[in-house]
Amino acid sequence: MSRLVVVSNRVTPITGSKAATAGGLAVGVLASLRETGGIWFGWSGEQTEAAAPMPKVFRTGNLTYITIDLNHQTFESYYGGFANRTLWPLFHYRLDLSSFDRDWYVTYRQVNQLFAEQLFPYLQDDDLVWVHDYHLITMGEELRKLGVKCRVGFFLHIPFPSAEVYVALPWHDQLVRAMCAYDLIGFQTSNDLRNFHDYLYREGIGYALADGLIHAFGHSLKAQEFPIGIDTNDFAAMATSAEAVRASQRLSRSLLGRRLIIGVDRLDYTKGITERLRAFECLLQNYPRQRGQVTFVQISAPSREDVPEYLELRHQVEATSGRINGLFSEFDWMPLRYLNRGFARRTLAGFFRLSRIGLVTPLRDGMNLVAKEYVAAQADEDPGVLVLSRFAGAADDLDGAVIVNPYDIEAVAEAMHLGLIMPLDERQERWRRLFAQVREHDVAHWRGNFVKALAEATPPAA
Ligand code: ADQ
Repeated sequence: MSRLVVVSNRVTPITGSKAATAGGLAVGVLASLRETGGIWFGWSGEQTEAAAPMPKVFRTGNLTYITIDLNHQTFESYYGGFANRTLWPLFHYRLDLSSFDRDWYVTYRQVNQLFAEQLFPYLQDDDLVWVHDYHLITMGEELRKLGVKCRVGFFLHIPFPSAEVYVALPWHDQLVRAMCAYDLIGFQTSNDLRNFHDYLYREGIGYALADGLIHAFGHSLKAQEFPIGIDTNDFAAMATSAEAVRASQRLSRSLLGRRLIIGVDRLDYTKGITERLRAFECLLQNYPRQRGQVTFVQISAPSREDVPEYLELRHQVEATSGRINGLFSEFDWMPLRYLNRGFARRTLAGFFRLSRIGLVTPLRDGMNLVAKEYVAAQADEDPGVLVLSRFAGAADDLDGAVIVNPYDIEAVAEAMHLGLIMPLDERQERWRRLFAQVREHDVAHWRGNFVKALAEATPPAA
């Protein structure tokens, strides 16, 4: 069996206490690394003044973590600049928030080259190299330039936008050329894959063949969809663990019998948080009987706080929450609780289980794991209702959710109302369908399919 080498922007060795807070993706990737033995390579999370820092190697069992620090200024342009102020907004259809700066692009390419050069000495010809996400699109091409012979695959965790939007990127052709240096490109959904095909065709670069193959830049490679999942059984078990139960008992006591609506996200403009708050306001406005009967808890973990658009969003969300509470609060009821912090996964799992409605309404999202976590956490005897944006990749996968257009505030309010009055048998019927899908398409299924497809890909000609 080939050794697996995972590359991601950020690497956090997961040991002991960190295992409780580690995200689903880190845990999922780690599980496949442990199966085959391997390397996890990426940025350490540290910034330094040094120009070219040396990698640090940390071994545990059959797993080796290799991390590099990044120069402070380089990091600003690569991560704070090109990755998060160019690619992230553009790929989420926010052309209005996308900044295009040549120096950022040059630095982005340099960091990808640095990643390739630093990883190169550790690679063996029969390794499977799996590169993750939009920070590292051009790394595969850099590895090829160095003469790397092993199979190299790439998975894009965020959407691939429609060609019409994508071509606004001044370097659209160079990035796609770099993507086509991989042996396998993985997308979250069929829509992303279709957008990619469409771009190749429109630009006269290539075309789709049968069996997940494409032909581009004079050679063939695979491009397929691999919808990411969660560790469903683990999350479901967490929702019933003692700690989750204690946290939800406390939350439950504070509700005084009112129904709970929950939203959980990173505080990011793609997640549609302000629109969701306005939809809740609309629910209270249009369905006055719900006043005093529901509590909406919105949990937003701080994210990318150095990027100005995120600070602006924070102010917007705080102002909207304050306004709604100002409008509707009674001396014995406050409709909205807004928490600007992260919680342990176990605690979140307990909160999800207690909630009658899980509101997952991003304006655009690659997949959205919160939607799947919400489903996994429900109890069969009294499941809640998932209200899900049609613009989340998860909407493709989750038949049984109440699907909404998050821009249509009144429709989201109606969907919330529907969830609040939905009879038990309908909730159960929908949830059983949802849970079966989330369990079948879990994170092990995702990584197994990707690694298998990569192993079957044709290695580059010698
Ligand atoms: P994200 O944009 O981060 O991921 P998501 O898929 O929802 O979005 O994953 C977020 C994770 O963080 C979930 O496991 C969630 O429980 C956790 N989380 C969110 N808010 C939290 C809070 N307040 N406290 C604690 N934990 C919190 C990117 C893409 C997605 C894609 C994933 C995986 O943007 O579209 O689904 O990668 O590929």
